[in-house]
Amino acid sequence: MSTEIVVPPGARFFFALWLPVDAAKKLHTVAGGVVGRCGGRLMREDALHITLAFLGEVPERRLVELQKVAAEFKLQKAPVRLDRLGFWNHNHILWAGTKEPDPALSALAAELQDLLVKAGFLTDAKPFLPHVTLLRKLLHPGALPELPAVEWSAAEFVLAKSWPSDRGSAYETVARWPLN
Ligand code: 3AM
Repeated sequence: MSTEIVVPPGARFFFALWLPVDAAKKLHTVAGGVVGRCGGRLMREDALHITLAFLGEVPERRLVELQKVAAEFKLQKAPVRLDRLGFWNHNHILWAGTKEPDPALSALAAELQDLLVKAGFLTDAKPFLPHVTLLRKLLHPGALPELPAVEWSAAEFVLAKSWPSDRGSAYETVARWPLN
């Protein structure tokens, strides 16, 4: 079954792991501490995710096909562990990532991207850097705090959309499927 997807102007689509509520709460609280000291724009707690495959704009007429294709994917569950904060100077993003990327998580992203290439929704697979964007527009992060490990087992993947809104990018999950 496919959901009817509303496509706001400028909407871009991506597949992701959405953070469980308690993991999102912990990371949002840590990020809130950094904003208090250093500024930046906090991502909403309910928008926190790990991008697995970025599609960009998808023509509205192909969204039903995209959901049908995704529903057929046989993808494996993967453990997720976020245990470090990092900062990218080039785009001023503070993120939560991992000291040692788990091979199962990398395999999940690689397989999903391969399937999307085969289905004609991606032109090529991109290197996967598992991270959760926590803060945008952070200019000077200062010394980053230690991140107590946040862990869970990812049991579903989602199709999500982001679009420009008055308050920066808005994010919404539009469909979800279980991992095996
Ligand atoms: O997981 P995050 O939020 O860091 O950076 C964008 C965001 O990643 C990424 O897709 C996620 C949902 O917007 N993204 C945006 N434009 C992109 C592009 N042209 C991109 N990833 C790859 N290529």
